[in-house]
Amino acid sequence: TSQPVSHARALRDMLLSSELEFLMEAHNGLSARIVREAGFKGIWGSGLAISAQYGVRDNNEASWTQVVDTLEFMVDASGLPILLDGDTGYGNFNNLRRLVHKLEQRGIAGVCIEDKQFPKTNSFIDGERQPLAEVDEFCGKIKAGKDSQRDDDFSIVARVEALIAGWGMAEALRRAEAYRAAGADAILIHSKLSRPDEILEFTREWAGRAPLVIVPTKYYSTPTDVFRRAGISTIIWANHLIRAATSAMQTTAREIHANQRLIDVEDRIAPVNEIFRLQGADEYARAERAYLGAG
Ligand code: SPV
Ligand code: MG
Repeated sequence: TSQPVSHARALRDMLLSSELEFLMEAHNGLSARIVREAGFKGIWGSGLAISAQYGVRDNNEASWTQVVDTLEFMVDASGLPILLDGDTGYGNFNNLRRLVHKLEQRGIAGVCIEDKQFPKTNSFIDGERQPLAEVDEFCGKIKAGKDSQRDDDFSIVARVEALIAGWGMAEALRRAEAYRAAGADAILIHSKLSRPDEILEFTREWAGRAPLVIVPTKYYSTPTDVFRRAGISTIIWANHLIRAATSAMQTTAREIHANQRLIDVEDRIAPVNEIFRLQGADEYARAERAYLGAG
């Protein structure tokens, strides 16, 4: 008899597979369900998007337990493996140990931590300082996380911010190697250039030492095949559902406000029945027939 594959195992298989894989951003239960229905095999629990849906900044203004509570809705609604964007791990090595423990309890498949300092700041915000963590301190955090996980399949992805912070390619490679040696299951190499050149250079120099994960938000025009040929493991589409939802909500709210009526928007937005469907109303109706008055 075969065991059901755990979320942690499924994410690990994606990271290790020879195919290019994709994680799609979600930021609440509904968006997580939508990601699954679109056909994705896994979810990126984006720090930016989860912060944004609470209306706060991507500076660890939402507490880590609020993030974990949100993930619980996401995993329940989607049934998919989730890689949490765990920012810096919300503190030092000890905070990461407790985070890993809580994520495993809630069925989250893995966590990505970045080598910045708490509280972090979003990599794309110009003019904000992007101070990096000390390499030794960050390696200790990775080790502590790996030592604390109960399920061998839980993944810790180490995100290198050296290119974002302007420290150069040699430093990015040095850090990635240190994080790999400390036990990271994969390396996320991040770039804010509009061309993929530094990502491709990093990938060549890295030469497959561990799976590479990328976030092509800024170099979005690069054909996906370029990354497939380069041997990237996993692409994260990091913020596209919160952005899509934002545009749709802005247009709809403005139009209803301006016109004081619904006729303009009704045909452009999801019917109420579609919301019921995404919530699983069918299952509730079946359960009601089975359990209410079934005695
Ligand atoms: C996020 O989605 O929160 C990320 C990716 O960390 S990025 O915003 O590109 O830094
Ligand atoms: Mg983030």
